[in-house]
Amino acid sequence: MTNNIQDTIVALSTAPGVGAIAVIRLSGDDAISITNKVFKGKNLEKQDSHTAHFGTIREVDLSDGNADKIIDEVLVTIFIAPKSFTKENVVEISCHGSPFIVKQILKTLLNQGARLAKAGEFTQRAFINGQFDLAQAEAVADLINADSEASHEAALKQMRGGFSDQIRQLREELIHFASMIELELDFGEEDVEFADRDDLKSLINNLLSVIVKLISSFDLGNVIKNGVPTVIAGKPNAGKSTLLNALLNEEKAIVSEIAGTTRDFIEDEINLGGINFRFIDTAGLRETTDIIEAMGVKRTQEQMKKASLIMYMVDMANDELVDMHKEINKLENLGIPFIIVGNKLDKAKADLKEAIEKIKGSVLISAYTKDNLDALKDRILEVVNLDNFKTGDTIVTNIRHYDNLIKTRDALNDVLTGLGRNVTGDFLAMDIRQSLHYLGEITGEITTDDLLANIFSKFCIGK
Ligand SMILES: Nc1nc2c(ncn2[C@@H]2O[C@H](COP(=O)(O)OP(=O)(O)OP(=O)(O)O)[C@@H](O)[C@H]2O)c(=O)[nH]1
Ligand SMILES: [Mg+2]
Repeated sequence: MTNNIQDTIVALSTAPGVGAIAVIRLSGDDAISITNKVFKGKNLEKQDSHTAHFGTIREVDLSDGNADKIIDEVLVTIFIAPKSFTKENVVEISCHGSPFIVKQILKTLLNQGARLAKAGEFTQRAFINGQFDLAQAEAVADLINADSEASHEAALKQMRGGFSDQIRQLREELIHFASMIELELDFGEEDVEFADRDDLKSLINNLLSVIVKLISSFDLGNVIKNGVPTVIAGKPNAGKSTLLNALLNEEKAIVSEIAGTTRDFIEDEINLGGINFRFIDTAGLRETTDIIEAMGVKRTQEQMKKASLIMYMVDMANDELVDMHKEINKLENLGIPFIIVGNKLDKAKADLKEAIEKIKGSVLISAYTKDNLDALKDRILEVVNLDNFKTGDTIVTNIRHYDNLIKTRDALNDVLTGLGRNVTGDFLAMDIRQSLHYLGEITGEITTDDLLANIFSKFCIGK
């Protein structure tokens, strides 16, 4: 982004549309003086930071400079640099939440020299002015988008800097060695070793173990942020759509006694125990000559491979025991956690019921009468292991951070390989510098315009 940091920017910071109040935010050197030109009340330029003032916003007649026409009664809060979100002068105008009023006020402020903010520009300024690092800035977006207790907690932790501290610490340890090795290079032909190779090796191994742990936390982080993909699979007519509807308390999917009702998968989110689950109802698994149904079955198989959890439904009223064992075998081969759900408890055949009861971790329900649904929910929470999350360990939730951690890991492995082969210091230095680069990109110690533009353009305007 080639935004001029000197500009005073303005945008609506609350959600667009009608509301009780709307907040328009300005940031920049002239934020207070520009607002003062259209505000009738106290002289804002003479007020202390962190004070709120009641008055009116008036439209300035551009031909004679008179500000007579009242647009709205407002409350103006001022924050004087550097004690604000962006560390610049910031003004927040709380007006009545009418899109028309908002538009008029914005227009008036633009006429007085403010410029419309671009997506994420407030947060970007906060980052540039050192309010927080890049990973923390990204967490602001996550925090705003968090829609479950777990995703909120993960974003909050990251915004408060836990993750950044850990990355910075890893980087500092590595910088020390990098500088030692660079020093060796300065001595050129002389055979000196300032950086002890054994120490370097054990440091890299330590770093790798932390980084690998962070990388593996991403599975959980991703799940926390986007919901646990949970596939409901089984033969046609097992009652999968009935179960989805029962969990949602809504007739979302069509239910019928005709086998092969669901063709395409249907999904919706439900919060269980503070975690969002994405339940995916699928087409029943069977061999079929119907082309459309066959496409549906193929999609079911794809969804199953991508799932974090599979609920495999058995129709205890109609299925056969031998078939069930075959299906369970296939499930085991997928290597994804699954729960065997025996359905139609109200009409269950004795042999199937008995056999399923014996399977470890299975649950018997009736999707139709909603019997035992709570037991199923409890079981789901048990299987989705959130122990990591509860121990307060750092969890990577951002795919950009994840990518960089993978690249760091690979570069560190290159250092190790180099050490094993006794390569010269300049080669080691190159791989160490590479790792430092990737780690630095996470927290923003190393940035490029493209990287910043890419990150902040994903924010909304006004953030
Ligand atoms: N008695 C009884 N009937 C059920 C139960 N759950 C579902 N059914 C019935 O079983 C039939 C099939 O239910 P669906 O939910 O459409 O089954 P499905 O697994 O989605 O089927 P497909 O979409 O064809 O794969 C319907 O007539 C349901 O009313 C249950 O717990 N007990
Ligand atoms: Mg169905």
